[in-house]
Parts: sequence; structure tokens; C-alpha cells
Amino acid sequence: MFSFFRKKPPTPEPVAPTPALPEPPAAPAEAEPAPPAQVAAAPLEAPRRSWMDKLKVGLRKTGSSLATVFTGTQIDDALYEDLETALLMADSGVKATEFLLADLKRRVKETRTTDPAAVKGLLADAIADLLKPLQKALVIGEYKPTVVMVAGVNGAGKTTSIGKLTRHLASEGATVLLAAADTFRAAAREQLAVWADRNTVEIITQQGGDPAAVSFDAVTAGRSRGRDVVLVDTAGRLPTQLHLMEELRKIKRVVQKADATAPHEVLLVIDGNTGQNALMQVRAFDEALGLTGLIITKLDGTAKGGVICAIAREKPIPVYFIGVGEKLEDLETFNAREFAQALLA
Ligand SMILES: Nc1nc2c(ncn2[C@@H]2O[C@H](COP(=O)(O)OP(=O)(O)O)[C@@H](O)[C@H]2O)c(=O)[nH]1
Ligand SMILES: [Mg+2]
Repeated sequence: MFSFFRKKPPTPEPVAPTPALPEPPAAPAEAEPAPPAQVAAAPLEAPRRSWMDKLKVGLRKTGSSLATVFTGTQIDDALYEDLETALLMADSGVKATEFLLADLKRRVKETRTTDPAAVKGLLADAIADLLKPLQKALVIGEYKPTVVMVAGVNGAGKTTSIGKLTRHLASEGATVLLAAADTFRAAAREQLAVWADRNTVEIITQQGGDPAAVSFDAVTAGRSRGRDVVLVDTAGRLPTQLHLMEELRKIKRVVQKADATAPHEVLLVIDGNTGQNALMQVRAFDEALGLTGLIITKLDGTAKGGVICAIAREKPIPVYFIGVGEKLEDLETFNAREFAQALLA
């Protein structure tokens, strides 16, 4: 569970039944200067700690090879070579691996460390510092609604992450509207509708409709109904599918027409098992859309958890959340130090 520091909306409205179509837009509501709120990392209270355990177990496949590097008796070239191999195997990429090795050697020298076990702690420091720029809170409340567009390849975990995020937002008193802009597959709309039901939030959906039109309707409805957040779920696509990437750009343009300040966030969801291909995805989706943040899923059981180091070194975009399972509560805010520790556990 993450803590969510925000002021509740001034007058919470009762949740309306799920409508099939958007209501006609009302006159633009007076903008209430609501104080910006943040989804921020909470202090290590009990639920977060148990969640940390989950991450540790999840990353064990990545971490076990890293941790064994430090079981020897000497700090020598062999140790650094083993570490290099382990970092590369964990999909940290060549650049981040080289950076971490150089940084670690410097730390070892500076601290005059001679015990290999202590080097592990220094590596955790190095990784935490590398990942620190990715640690950033998602701000809700500066705009009403805050429009969040979610993109990514098929099966990355977009819809599931939206469901989890909805639950966290709703449990903190934010009113959420979902937009099913993955309009082509009936199953995709239904999947989002299930999440909407579970969270008792409204969903804007339209059978076979144009994804951009659905998004437009959702933003308009979100504003007229005074919702805090509109989450736009999009269909999965590969960056190489140019017409589908163009469709995403169109969704963004049309959302901008509904609200000139929107979308306020454009998130890319990445499957944590993707490995080095994740970097390519980040670059391509960023080029097409201008990403503001990432959600990295499936960190419960990956051998490729090092990819986040590659992202930090080569294409640093904030990681707002990470997913560690399929259940509603399996989404957490990203904390660089915790992640580094879990990676080496
Ligand atoms: N283990 C695990 N599975 C996940 C996670 N996030 C999503 N999934 C699963 O990944 C599959 C694809 O998720 P979905 O949200 O439909 O992906 P989408 O195509 O990007 O919308 C589903 O079976 C989800 O349950 C996660 O953090 N951990
Ligand atoms: Mg989906």
C-alpha cells in the first residue's frame, strides 16, 4: 500500500451508475484552485514492508546471481568480472554496467573497503544513486480532471495497472473516470469494465468506436462531472506498427482538443521481463508521445530487474509505480533505495 498525500475533493459526490455513453457536456466548470496532491512514497510502515518482501522474492531471480558475487574472500579482478557478467545477465545493459562498475571501484577505493561482503552494500548505494532520478511522485489535483493516458505493447499490464491505480486513487477519495480507448477488442472493453465494477467507478466505453473519440468524450465527461482523474486505457501496439503509433498520437491530439492542458501524464507500461527491448520501447513511445512516466510491471519473478538501471542510465524517465502481482494491491510507488536493496537481497 502506498500513502497518497492529497486533500480530498471539497464535496464528494455519490458515485453514479456506470453509463454506457457520456453525458452531454455541461458548461465548463469553474476551475477550483485545488492544491496539488502527490502520490508519494510512504515511510516504511508494516504494509509497505510486507510488500518489500514480495519485491525481494520477485527479484530473487535477478538478485541471486548478483548476491553470489560477494561470497568470496577477496576483492579482485575476478570479483569485478563476475559482477559485470551478473549485471549484464540481469539486463542492466552495457552502459549502466560500465557505469556501475566504475562507480563501485571508486567507492571501494574511497572507503578502503577490503571485505567483499561490504562491497555489496557499496553496490546497493551505487544502484540507489543511479536510480534516484527515476523516483518521482505522480501529482494529482493540480488539474481537474488530471488526464492520464496509458500506452504500451500488448500484454504489458496496462489494463491491470489502471485497475490497481484506480483502486488506490479511489481509496484515497479521488473520483476516477475510466476511458476504454482500447475499442477494437470486445474483451479489452469488458476487462476494463470489470475493473470499473470492482472499483465502482464510471467507465466511458463505445463498441467499435474510435479510440480518439472515446478519449475525447471521457475527458469532456470527466470535466463536466467534476472528476479528479481520467485514466485512458489504450490498445497494445508495437513501436514498429507505425499506423498504430499514429493512432496514439491522434488520441493525444484529440484529448488536447477536449482540454488544452491535457493529457497531464502520458505513461508507458513496461513488462519487467522485457529486458533490453524495454529501452527501445521507452525511446519509441517517448518520441511518439512525449512520455512523462513509466509503470514497470511483473517484477514478481523476473530475472531481468536490472533493466531499470539501463533505463536510468540511457533514457531516464520517472518510474511512478511498479507492479508485483496480479491482485488489486500489487502496485507500489517506486523507491530507488528499496529497489536497490531488493535487487541485491
Ligand atoms: N505477475 C504479474 N502479472 C501481471 C502484472 N501486471 C499485469 N499482469 C498480468 O499480465 C497479463 C496482461 O495484463 P493486461 O493488463 O491485460 O495487459 P495489457 O494488454 O497491457 O492491458 C494479465 O494476465 C495480467 O494479470 C504484475 O505486476 N505481475
Ligand atoms: Mg489492455
